[in-house]
Amino acid sequence: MSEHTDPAAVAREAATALTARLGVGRLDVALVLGSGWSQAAEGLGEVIAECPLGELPGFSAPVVAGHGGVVRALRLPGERVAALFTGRTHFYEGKGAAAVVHGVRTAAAAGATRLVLTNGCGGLDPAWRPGTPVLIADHINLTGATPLHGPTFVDLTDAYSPALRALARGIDPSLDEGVYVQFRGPQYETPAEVRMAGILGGSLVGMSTALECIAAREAGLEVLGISLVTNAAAGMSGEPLSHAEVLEAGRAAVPRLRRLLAGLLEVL
Ligand code: 8IG
Repeated sequence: MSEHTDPAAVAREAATALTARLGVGRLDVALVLGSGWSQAAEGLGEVIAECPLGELPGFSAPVVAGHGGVVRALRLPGERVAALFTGRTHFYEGKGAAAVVHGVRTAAAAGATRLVLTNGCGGLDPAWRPGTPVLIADHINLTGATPLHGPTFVDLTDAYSPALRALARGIDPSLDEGVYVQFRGPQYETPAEVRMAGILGGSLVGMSTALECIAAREAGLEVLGISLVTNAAAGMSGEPLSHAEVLEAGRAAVPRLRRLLAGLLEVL
């Protein structure tokens, strides 16, 4: 998306195209499925329709293999509709913050009022073994970027809805909470950067979610953030980080994540 186009206008266009392609009047809830989460969302409900994101206004094809790039509509009880976004644009792709949050703005323009942002990330707490989901209580945006322009003084107190976190704990009482630190990436952190994140009050490190949460709050969405800790953050375990480890932790966590997502779709 060019910086000269109006993001809200493109999101409205994309929302019109999306609801038409999905054959639904509007969305109620949107879920963004990050690393390790898409498998957990398989078979969760009646799939109404599916649409490649690249075919909608303002979206571009994803660059990371296995990062999807489709939106799928699910019919929920009570005639409600959930949109599952598989694959997201990451800030490290260099397309700008507006491109990163276009899906969130599109979901809001299509009527969604609640947004679940999931991701795979590194964990600073050794108690969080790879494969542990953690609720995001707050974030620290270290990208130096924002999706907002001009005097848009969005309140980020309780950006991650306490009410939605309570609903999630009702489904899985063992869920811990953490503070998510968004780094720019694409390189993983150095051990010193991970220690810095911890000193700043962070406990989860990743490359997404914070910018999307900011745009969601601007759009008035209620946000639930859930991180899947797929690896100990650099320097925490003595082992180097590997993408294979990330994928394996995701696979092992599937049953727990699926129960969580299924429960959330019932109550959101
Ligand atoms: I999966 O350890 C995954 N994504 N920044 N650090 C950052 N992003 C990640 C990590 C991690 N693991």
